[in-house]
Amino acid sequence: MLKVCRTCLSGCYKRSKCFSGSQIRNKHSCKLLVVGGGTGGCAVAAKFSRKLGKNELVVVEHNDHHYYQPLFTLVGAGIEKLEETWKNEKDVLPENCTWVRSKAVKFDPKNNSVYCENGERIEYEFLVVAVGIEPRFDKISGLLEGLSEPSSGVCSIYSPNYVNNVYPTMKNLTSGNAIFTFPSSPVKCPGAPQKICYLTEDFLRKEGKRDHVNVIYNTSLPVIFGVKKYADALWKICQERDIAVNTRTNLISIEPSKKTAMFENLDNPQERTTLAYSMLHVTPPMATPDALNRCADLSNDAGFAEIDKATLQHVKFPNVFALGDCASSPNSKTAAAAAAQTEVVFENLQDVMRGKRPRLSYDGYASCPLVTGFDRCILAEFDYDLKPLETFPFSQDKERYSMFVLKKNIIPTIYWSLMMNGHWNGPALFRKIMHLDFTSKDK
Ligand code: UQ1
Repeated sequence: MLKVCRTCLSGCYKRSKCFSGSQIRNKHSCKLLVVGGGTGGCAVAAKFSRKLGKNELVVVEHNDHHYYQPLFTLVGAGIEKLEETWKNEKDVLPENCTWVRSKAVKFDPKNNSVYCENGERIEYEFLVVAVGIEPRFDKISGLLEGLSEPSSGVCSIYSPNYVNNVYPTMKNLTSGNAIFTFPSSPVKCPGAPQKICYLTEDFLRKEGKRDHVNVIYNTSLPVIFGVKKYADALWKICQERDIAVNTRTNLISIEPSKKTAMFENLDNPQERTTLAYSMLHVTPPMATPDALNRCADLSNDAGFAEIDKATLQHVKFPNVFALGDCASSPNSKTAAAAAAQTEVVFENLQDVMRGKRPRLSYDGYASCPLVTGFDRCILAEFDYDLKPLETFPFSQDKERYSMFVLKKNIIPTIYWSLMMNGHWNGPALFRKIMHLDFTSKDK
């Protein structure tokens, strides 16, 4: 049950203690402000909640539900239920913090302040920016209209509002083109646009409908995957399963009434192709939330929080760190990356709090369990240099059932039980143990 806090009137959950000892309604101050209660924000807050005293840690997050988004691909394929992917934010945030249930609308790092939609201004000593990136369905003409009509054939796993219509769309598919897109912007989980393509293809095979449907993957990127080892394996799968892959092909508009989609060739933008679809799975363009995007002091030209890619400390404001999807570090935007970044932010921010220089370096680790069918998965793991950084003592470019179980059952448990409590920094320790006697890191 939610209770409005009598001190700050901000809607703090009753378990969290209001830090506003000053009794001033519209202004708070705290030692550490974490903006964003998603994956990175919650994990960092959990760690600091054990270090900071009462009332020193504030988290700003407007959503009531905390989604484990990596499961959305499996929801789209009818393997998981949407209800299984979320928990209440109040149960995910650490007890020893104050939850301000509002949206950050303005960052003012020169004055160490963040303004919230509910009129509050929060002053901080240290700031962690973890606001994520948001799907911008509105950026593709006709997309919102297509998504709003369940039988339109247009669907997307990239939102809890739309993901439940992906499986029905897959089931309705009997002939024509099934087209899967990847936009020309950074996206969260860049493997997901093709995972849902493989799952649909596998589904059609199981249903005996595969021969009647053309499966097409249209990606803005020049490659199917950034890491050669896995890209080679994925190209082979596409060839074997007759999935047409078109690179540098970007969705620009949809006409839901005609069931057609227009694509541009990014190498020659005059060249446009219109394709008819029976199913169109759209990965929308994505951007950081306005408050960060518009804050020239904090963000780079692309709207991402401009941090040092090793220390994760802001390049202009030493008391500011960022992690997760909204950070400028050029890693793949995945929960696994956020996990590895959590420890770096935690240690380095403590160094800064003690007046020292940050010591830990993030190596760009990211991981992407590339689900290639209803019972198989390639677990890609790599670093900033796009070199494989594999946890297990076997070559991970093969499709395996064990990796599917890891993705579906084991990692969600790690996420809720360990990461959200600040106890999971990614699998680096396991990698070291597993590779001790078996094989070297770069084999
Ligand atoms: C991981 O740590 C992580 O973060 C919780 C994920 O996010 C969903 C992942 O998908 C993966 C693969 C990892 C890495 C974990 C192991 C055990 C290899």
